[in-house]
Amino acid sequence: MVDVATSNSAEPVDLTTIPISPDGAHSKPQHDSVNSASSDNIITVFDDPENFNVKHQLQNKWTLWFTKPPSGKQDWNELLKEVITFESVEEFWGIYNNITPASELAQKSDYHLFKTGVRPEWEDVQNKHGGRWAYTFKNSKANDEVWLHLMLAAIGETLEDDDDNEVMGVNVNIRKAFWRVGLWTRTAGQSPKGKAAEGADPKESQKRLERLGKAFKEVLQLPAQDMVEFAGHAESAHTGSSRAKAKYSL
Ligand code: MGP
Repeated sequence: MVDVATSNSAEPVDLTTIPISPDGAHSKPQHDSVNSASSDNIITVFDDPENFNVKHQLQNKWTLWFTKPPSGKQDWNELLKEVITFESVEEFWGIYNNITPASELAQKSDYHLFKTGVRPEWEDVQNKHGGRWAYTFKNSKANDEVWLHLMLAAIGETLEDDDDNEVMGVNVNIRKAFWRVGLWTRTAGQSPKGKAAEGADPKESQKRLERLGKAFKEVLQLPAQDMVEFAGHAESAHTGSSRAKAKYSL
């Protein structure tokens, strides 16, 4: 497997350097002809993955990040790598088909798919008043379909209403005895001290978060009795662990 950690974390990693799926053939989008197709000559990525000529723009730009498993004593920042940014459905599939599936990632790896401009960490100014809905699966091998559906729901903007504007990104964590998916949000409802985060209405935030938590649970197709849990990033940053005590569960 090719090492992703060859470049500076501030620079996007070249797509050709990210882990390649063992049987995923390279399918490079033909950017030159993008959007130039006349209506009677439309070839979508589904018709021809090599020579398609239309591109379906996403509502937002998204950036894929990768957390490399540590090899010794490295801190979080050194391990977090920006991989690639995209803004169309076709680019998403080109990337997805060429990276290592979540089920084949090494322990302590993460993928993060975040709106471009947001670093997938608690300290980012756009995350610091937010939180995360999470669900932990109690087996060690990730289910690629679940992770794919979560990414598609995020980039397809089907998790929330346009006005809610809560979704910052989604991620998958591969660990020794479990794997976990997360949905990061812009706000975190009411703080433990009953104070809202700057400029936020805690009641409205809580309503949005509950709607989002339900949508998250639906995308994961969890049985009703399985709980998704929400914790604020401020608490995670304070304890130094993302397993902060759940504030809400659904
Ligand atoms: P994790 O991957 O979110 O959870 O964080 P995991 O693997 O369940 O481990 P636990 O420690 O929460 O029990 C793993 C570790 O990565 C954390 O303990 C932090 O040291 C670090 N880390 C994770 N995140 C998401 C951040 C972050 O946003 N900022 C910083 N500074 N460190 C983080």
